[in-house]
Amino acid sequence: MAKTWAIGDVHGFSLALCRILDRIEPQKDDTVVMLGDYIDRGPDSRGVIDRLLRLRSECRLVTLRGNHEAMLLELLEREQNGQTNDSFWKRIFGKKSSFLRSDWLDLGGRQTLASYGPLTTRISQLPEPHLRFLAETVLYHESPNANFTHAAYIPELEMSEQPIQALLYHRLRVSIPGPHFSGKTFYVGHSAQRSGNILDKGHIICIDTCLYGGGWLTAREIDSGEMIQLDAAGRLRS
Ligand SMILES: [Mn+2]
Repeated sequence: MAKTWAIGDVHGFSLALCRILDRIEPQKDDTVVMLGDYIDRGPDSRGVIDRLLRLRSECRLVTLRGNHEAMLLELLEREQNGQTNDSFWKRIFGKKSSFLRSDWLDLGGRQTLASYGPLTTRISQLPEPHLRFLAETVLYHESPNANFTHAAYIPELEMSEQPIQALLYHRLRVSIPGPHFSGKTFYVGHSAQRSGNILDKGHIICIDTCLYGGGWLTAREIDSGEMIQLDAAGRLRS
């Protein structure tokens, strides 16, 4: 039977991503759902995107948009149009409507630009296939038994009605949503579990196990529950 793997936040750690895919060995009919936040913080965002572009031809690949991809895309638009889309940030952060390029750089954007070489100072300098990859990321994925988002969801809303704030930004330490009306289990990332263990509430399972903070990259197969965890150097959790 075809497998469906969910993989948590990679944040620029390409070696861990490559090693976990080596272990999963996804087949043509298998689905890999990447939960977002491919870039920023870690050393090799460029390598992460390169690997995901290759993965497209190896299996069914779903790449969700994380808040870090959303930030990059928003700043790219500003570079290209010279405009500040204040309403976008106001919707998400409320009072803090003036999200700045410097905020993104401090959140790991600096490392992302550096991974493209010392002459890369603007997002628009990224290779066109990489910018297209980032723009093509999706806000959620639905399968027969499970749904997937980067951060969370609103229990009573259809997926197409979910607000960006819930899908990309909500922190589970603030509140854990109740079961979705569909009855499906949700797989999410974003809320880094500093314990290194996944957060499994039954109806919502967070597999961001804080790779960038010395934790693990987690992959979980949604039917069997099989789980693989590797550190930034690609070493299996014992
Ligand atoms: Mn995130």
